[in-house]
Amino acid sequence: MRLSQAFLPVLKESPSDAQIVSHKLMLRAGLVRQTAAGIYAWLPLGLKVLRKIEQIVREEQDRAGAIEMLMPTIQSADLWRESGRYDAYGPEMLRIRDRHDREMLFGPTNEEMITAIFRDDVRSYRDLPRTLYHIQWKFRDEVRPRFGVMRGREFLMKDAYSFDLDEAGARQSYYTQLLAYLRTFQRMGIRAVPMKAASGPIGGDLSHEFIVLAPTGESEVFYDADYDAMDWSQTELRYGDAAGLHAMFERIGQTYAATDETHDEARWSQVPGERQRQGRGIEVGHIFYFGTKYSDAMGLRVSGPDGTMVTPHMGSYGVGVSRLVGAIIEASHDDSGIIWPEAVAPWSVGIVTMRGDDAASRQAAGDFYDKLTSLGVEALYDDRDERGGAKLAGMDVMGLPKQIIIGPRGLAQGLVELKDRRTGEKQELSIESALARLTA
Ligand code: P5A
Repeated sequence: MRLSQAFLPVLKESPSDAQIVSHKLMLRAGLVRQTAAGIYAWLPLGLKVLRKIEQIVREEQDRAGAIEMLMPTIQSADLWRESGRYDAYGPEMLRIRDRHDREMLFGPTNEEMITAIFRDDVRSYRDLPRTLYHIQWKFRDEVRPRFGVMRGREFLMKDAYSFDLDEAGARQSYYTQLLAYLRTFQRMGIRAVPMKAASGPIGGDLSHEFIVLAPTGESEVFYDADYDAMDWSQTELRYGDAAGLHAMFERIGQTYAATDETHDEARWSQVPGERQRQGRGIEVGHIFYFGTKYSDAMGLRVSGPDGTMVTPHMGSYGVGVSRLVGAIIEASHDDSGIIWPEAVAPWSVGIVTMRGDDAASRQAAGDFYDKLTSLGVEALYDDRDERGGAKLAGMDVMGLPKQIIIGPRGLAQGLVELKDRRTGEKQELSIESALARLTA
């Protein structure tokens, strides 16, 4: 993308209405604009990041055997009366009436809808187990929407739902999603620690939250530094491997991690002092096993292997896709702006000419941009006739992982500068070796 043709409205001043750094940076760098309390328009830069996050979530769900579908945002109140949650959900639910005076709502989650779909189409144990998911906008009329997309009213969630014949099967599905989550967050370049959680209005007794460490997080967290060394990308642990998944679950259960809600001082004191990590955290995912709560209430039954009718066991698994954009920024920024992990960066490389009025620099930068893009590297070329310093500052705010800086002096010797956004390290390289580095 050439910046002169882009829609990247950057704010010069730090917005005063934003309380936390990620919200400030999302407004400054032009990722989002608020259109009503807790409701945001995603500008092109923000949308690029949102899509990258969504795609990582999708790929890891698919790899774990979950099947994608898409359910609507608007649901009928009657569906929720079947589970008894229509009244129980309270004022967080946005209730709507259509022209025929039928009661509708903007979905805050989809347990009821997926249970009804499954009930109407699945008759036999042969169709189990299945895990279905979608990535769809939700609405929760939060009392205090705040911190931008972190606690919005309208937000994007990946929600998956598992159906199994019995509890043992449902636990397998739960462990499978647990591992998929660990891999998902690791791929995004952030550390999200699984913590045993209370399950609240979703119900059930087995539940974990995934918490990203950040000083502005809403809950106090305590965890064993052993988590920092765990690598979930290793492929030896396969999704079909029941014993391996169980061992992973046990290992997590034995390695201490808790929010203030579930913190246990006695167990904490057994973690060696040098491994105790304490701070604040942001919940980016939450998974639940709730047995037959919805299948019972809504009459979902299938014929079992011996001909008797069986009530499937269910779980649900949420990732806060739009919240993650803010959470990643909270976990990865410095005084100059955002530092995107490569996997979710809107563009990998930013190209800047120090002198926009220098014809040779413009020519070299344009060539460099064309070559990079033809090699499949996503680049943003600031081709405007602005001061070099202002353009560099803009690149820093936007947080692209690598910058190529082209100035008349270096160019005279065939050299450009490659800057690493995270370390600030700069290197002078020939154009060819810079290209080779960025496409390696
Ligand atoms: C699990 C999937 C559920 O709703 N039903 C379907 C279950 N869980 S949850 O914990 O309530 O939400 C899942 C994740 O969504 C994000 N989230 C939010 N993000 C932005 N703004 C909000 N107001 C908001 N509420 C929830 C969180 O990341 C949460 O873990």
